[in-house]
Amino acid sequence: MNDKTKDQSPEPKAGEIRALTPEEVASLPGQPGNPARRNFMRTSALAGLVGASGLIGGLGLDRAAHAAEPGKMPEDYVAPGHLDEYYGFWSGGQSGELRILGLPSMRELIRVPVFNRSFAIGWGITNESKRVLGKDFPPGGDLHHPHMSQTHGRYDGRYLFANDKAGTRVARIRCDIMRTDKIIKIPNVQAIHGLRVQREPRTGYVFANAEFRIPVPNDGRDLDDPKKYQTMFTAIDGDTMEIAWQVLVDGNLDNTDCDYEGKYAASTCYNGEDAVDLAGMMRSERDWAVVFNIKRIEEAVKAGKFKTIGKSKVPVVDGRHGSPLTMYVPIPKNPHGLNASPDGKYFVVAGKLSPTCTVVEWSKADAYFNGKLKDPRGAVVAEPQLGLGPLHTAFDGRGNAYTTLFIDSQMAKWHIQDAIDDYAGKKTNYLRQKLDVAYQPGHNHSSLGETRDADGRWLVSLNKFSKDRYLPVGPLHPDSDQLIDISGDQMVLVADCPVFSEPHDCIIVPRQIMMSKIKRIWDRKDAFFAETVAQAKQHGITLEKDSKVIRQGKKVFVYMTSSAPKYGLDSFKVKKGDEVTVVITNIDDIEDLTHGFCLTDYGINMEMSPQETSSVTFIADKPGVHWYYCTFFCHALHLEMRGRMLVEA
Ligand code: CUK
Ligand code: CUA
Ligand code: CA
Repeated sequence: MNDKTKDQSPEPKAGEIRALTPEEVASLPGQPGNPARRNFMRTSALAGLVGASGLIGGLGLDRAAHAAEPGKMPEDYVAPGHLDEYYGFWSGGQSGELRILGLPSMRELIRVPVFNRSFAIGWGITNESKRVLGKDFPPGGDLHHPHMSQTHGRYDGRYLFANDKAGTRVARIRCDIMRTDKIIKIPNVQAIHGLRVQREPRTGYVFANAEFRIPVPNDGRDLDDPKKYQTMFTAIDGDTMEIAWQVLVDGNLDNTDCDYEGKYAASTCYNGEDAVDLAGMMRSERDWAVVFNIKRIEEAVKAGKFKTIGKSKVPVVDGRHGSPLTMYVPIPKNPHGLNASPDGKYFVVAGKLSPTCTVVEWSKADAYFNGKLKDPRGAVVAEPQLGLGPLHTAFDGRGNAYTTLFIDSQMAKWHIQDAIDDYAGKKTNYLRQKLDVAYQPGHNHSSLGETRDADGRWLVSLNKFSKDRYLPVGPLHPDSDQLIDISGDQMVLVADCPVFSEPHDCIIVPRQIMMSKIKRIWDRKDAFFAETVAQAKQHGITLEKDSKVIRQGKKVFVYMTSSAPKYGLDSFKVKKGDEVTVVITNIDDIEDLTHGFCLTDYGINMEMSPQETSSVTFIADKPGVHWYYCTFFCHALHLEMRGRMLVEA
């Protein structure tokens, strides 16, 4: 530790826990590489906790001990040829994709393109993917929150849903083929951030928060008049991917979650100040969590108590302060994560600039909405002090909560009921353990932790900084996801796993839920390429048999099969300027026998897995010989699997 690095934060009095000032936030020594991190912890607000609980630092090691004893296999070890016990669905952040990992090995299994383009798969290139992405799709997206559809509070393996903060979109991924099958743009708002799914009776609604306040309509009016900016909470029908309704709110919207009864959803707001600058957004000691009364919103929509905006037909109801549709629970300070406990009783809001988490009881919302509870703060049943920079909370199903502390670079384990008792005046040691993580955790997630089946087996800490944990690879460092065993009394760090930018969130699903649902070969009747099949039928083509060129004026349709190691056509001829559609059907039906179609010097590649049809449309604007070749090594004669597109000048 470098003694010369001085901690600039003011000395708090013993036992004092308080929110950070904007100046303190600006000068935080909590950045990796700055050894003052530990000094800061010792002298800062956390000092109060040492006395209260006698617990600090947990297994206070920068290099955590491995769970395994010498000579024993580590518990995350999955032997060659053996399968992982859990699927991990990982956000790809600004990579725009979804990633699938195996747990506990933390091996990356595959990437599912969602908002990004993928040359390997042809996502953003094929007609099938363009039907999902829309005509003018942006170059990428920022995917933070993947969540699986649920039925009665349990994962049901139908769909995954995810947000795109960069493009104000929501995507649905089919779990049977792990393909994105719908992407919708959310109207009237900007930057979809928090996203969750309805648990009861099923998904049902997908809830989506728009983070940034904007003028509505955002057409150049009220440009610099922030008082007129606004944002909305959106409910999407997960079955149809149509928008059911939107709720106008005060402040902004960050993260969201919902209850286990289908009655309420709740979202954090960190900009209750309606500010447009950093200092302004930190001015108040408290912002809030807004609770949405789903039944009342549905009734208001039914009764026609809504407006529509511009060309959008989406019903917009007014949920601002004073509305009977919402409850605003004051929460310190610039809160971030909002997580419902798997016992169905509470949601936990992480204080971010406050060293606390706020526990709100769902049933108090009943009391508020029927008039028995006047002050929404009365819905708060605990506010445990945990450490600096609480961001997100996970659960083990045994009554414990695990909260990431971004500034402290720690995971705090605490007991929910003890925290409630403490808040009620009984002194308890609700803080169970603190574990150093490396470094600066954002989300965490426990196995099945957002469902009734929370099994308390694994916890992942998704750390934003990796600093010195891996071989240096240039100025951009990998993120660092750490696997933590939470099955015992103490959290034990098991593995460090570098990841490419930038996972925010993940979910962990047992393989039993997934394996029977996942297809290994395409069904020829699959809706994903049904439109292409229908078009071929109109041309009199049977895709599984025919390899044929059909010309309609300047439009040329090239149909061919692929079967290792041969395309159905060795060559086809078009004229310069023709609009060419190449449709390829992989008639191999052997698992894992995928072919590709790459057209050289045309920027085209696509993948055809067994029994899949893929197509691409382009203008043949370059005359000459253009070889097409297979890009998936499918056969000993894979290199010979090629043919010529002859473009007449
Ligand atoms: S947010 Cu990234 S760490 Cu988008 Cu869920 Cu909290
Ligand atoms: Cu087909 Cu390689
Ligand atoms: Ca604020």
